[in-house]
Amino acid sequence: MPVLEEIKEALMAGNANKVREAVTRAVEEGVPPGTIINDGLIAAMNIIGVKFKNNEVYVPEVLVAARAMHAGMDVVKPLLTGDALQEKGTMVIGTVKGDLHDIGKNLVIMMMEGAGFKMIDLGIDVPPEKFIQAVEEYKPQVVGLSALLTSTMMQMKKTVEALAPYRHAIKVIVGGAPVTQKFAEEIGADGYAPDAASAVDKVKELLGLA
Ligand code: B1M
Repeated sequence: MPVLEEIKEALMAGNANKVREAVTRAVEEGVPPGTIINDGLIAAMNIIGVKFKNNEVYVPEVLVAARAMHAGMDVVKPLLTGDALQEKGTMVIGTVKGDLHDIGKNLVIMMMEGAGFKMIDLGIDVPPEKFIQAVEEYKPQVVGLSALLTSTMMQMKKTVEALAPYRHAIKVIVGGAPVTQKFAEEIGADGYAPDAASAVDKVKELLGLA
């Protein structure tokens, strides 16, 4: 089997050791690092994303696939020079103030990284000021807000309002179990995604990369 196919199969099976081994072999065979990432690791993670969206795989499978992807990235990242890793963009993400839930947010991060985005994770319980600081520091194209409590959804609104001066340069996407498309529109967010795989699609759509 060609080595890129081996990488994809091992990643989709969530086998981090096999991914590490196959990526190492691909490097030894002279496959360019960018090809390993884009046609091996990211391609497999995209397939996992589609399966997750279609309920063919579930949270645990996504987490082990993401862990396997990181194992492969660890091998190949030191070899990257210049623009071999064509990042599609930068996204700042956090769970809003007062909210400590982060499992869904972390899944979004893994999927976005799998799709080639640089992710800046601000963690949980993130006040609007911290989002603003991060926007100024990292100059992202997208800011993602996660909330799992009906009581913290209003923090999303406050954060979107606080980001108003930066909206010419950033898109804001919101998500989390109680969040809806209607709510996203009401608070003036650019996009809403019901799950991690859809978040990738929505961000790509907002940035004109779809
Ligand atoms: Co909490 N909790 N919790 N909890 N908790 C819920 C959310 C709840 C629905 C349980 C219930 O009552 N049935 C309820 C909220 C009720 C409400 O407000 N409507 C609740 C409550 C009440 C609370 C506490 C108040 C309980 C208490 O202390 N009395 C407390 C609040 C703490 C706080 O935040 N201040 C609390 C605490 C906790 C734990 C710390 C114990 C733990 C969190 C651990 C952690 O995250 N590290 C926890 C958990 C685990 C849950 C449940 C059981 C599971 C949440 C989860 O991780 N789901 C949850 C009940 C449930 O949902 N069944 C519950 C799996 C995850 C993959 O899904 O997060 O929805 P989800 O993410 C999805 C999508 O929503 C979307 O993509 C993800 C992947 O597909 N998504 C985005 C998420 N963020 C996105 C951002 C995007 C796009 C998509 O763009 C930026």
